[in-house]
Amino acid sequence: EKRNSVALEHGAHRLGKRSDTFMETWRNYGLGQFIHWGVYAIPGGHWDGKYYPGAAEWIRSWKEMPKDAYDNLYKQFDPKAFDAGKWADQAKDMGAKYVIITTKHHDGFCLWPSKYTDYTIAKSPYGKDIIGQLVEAYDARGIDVYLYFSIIDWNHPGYRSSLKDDADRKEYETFKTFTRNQLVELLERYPSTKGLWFDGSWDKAWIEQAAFADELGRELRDMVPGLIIGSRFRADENGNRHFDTNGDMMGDYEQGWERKMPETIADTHGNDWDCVMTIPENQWGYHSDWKGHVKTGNELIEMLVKAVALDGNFVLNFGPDGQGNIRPEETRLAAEMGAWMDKNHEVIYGCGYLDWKKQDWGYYTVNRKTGKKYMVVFNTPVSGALRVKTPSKTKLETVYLLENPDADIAIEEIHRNEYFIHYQPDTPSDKPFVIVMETTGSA
Ligand code: JFZ
Repeated sequence: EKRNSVALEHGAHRLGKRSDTFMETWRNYGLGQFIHWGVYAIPGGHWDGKYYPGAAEWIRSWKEMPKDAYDNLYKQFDPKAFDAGKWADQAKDMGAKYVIITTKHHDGFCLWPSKYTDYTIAKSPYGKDIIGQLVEAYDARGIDVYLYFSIIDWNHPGYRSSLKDDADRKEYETFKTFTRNQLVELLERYPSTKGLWFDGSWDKAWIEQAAFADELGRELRDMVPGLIIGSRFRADENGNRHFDTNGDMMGDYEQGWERKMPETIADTHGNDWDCVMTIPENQWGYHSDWKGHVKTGNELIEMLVKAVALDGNFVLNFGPDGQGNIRPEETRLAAEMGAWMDKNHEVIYGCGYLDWKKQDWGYYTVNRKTGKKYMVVFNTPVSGALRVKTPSKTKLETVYLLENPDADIAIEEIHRNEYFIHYQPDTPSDKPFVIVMETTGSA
């Protein structure tokens, strides 16, 4: 692989992973909560008796949605049930170590009282700063806050998705200033922010702003020590996003895993990464009437474990309704994950990839600091024999069930560096279970 073959001014500014303690903290989260909330929660995927099949937070772009009606929804935004502490408690009970909150989605509506536009929570009947309440509630529970910010802003007069002439370019300058001002404002208002989760950065107009975005990133990083920004923020001077012209990632972690996951460690390019996931198929904001497959608790737990096993974080999305209620289906799933995390969180927090041959029963994880190794079993073989292949010179000495260290379980060495672990649950378990492994020899 040829590296740095082209000299770039606005490409990656670092090769390889960040090694500071801020990024260490990020890497060790394992599980996060995503919140998509805005005025789109009011129509909830319906307008005028018609059903919008797309993602509810995109309803403004639907041909059946009158733009004017949408842009006046904020006059009805009065979420009487909103209780920041309740959302944060639920995140905590689920086991989330960080939260990503939409400060402003593509529609441009601001959940904080921005002084740079009137299209904010301050002008709604609700009136109070929502981001401020959430930051305080999550901070108080030790859950790190990351702010989601959409570059796309359908409300700002200077916003363009592409720049066709000088008039567009002139207008877009006002939008760039506005974008910069809002981001500085957010970090000034909420200085405990650990990072920014950018979105809506795929417009041609924005891709052409490599120098501006690079400088803005630098300015924001100067404001908050250790600030974390993913790869979905800026493009290089050749218009390459996420990865620059030389194939090097721009930003602190790969932000391309959206409702999909890497299959192997090779797919991750050795980068830090997060996977953001919806519970239904593709709904981020509140849609009152989910259609299609809704993920089960076990599916979500498997995604979480898989993410950690491949050195990533898993971030599960919640879309509260127009009154500020988290829907019952989401609350139930959060509780189901939380119950599993209660017993098994040590295979998640601080853990990552173990370089052993993957087996069909599930996933290995390893604690990065202590080296403690785990098997998370999702598929129990009918034989009751779980295969483990160790690297040369590594000997499997002891295994025990995390939940019940006295349970009957035995190791049989079947070849050099190959073992069967004989274990059959008395009653077939309806949740993945964990086996702790102790080894001798090299890691
Ligand atoms: C974006 C938004 O448009 C969407 O509403 C939601 O906020 C989500 C988290 O982000 O949607 C995307 C962004 C990127 C990809 C797909 C959907 N992608 O890279 O494949």
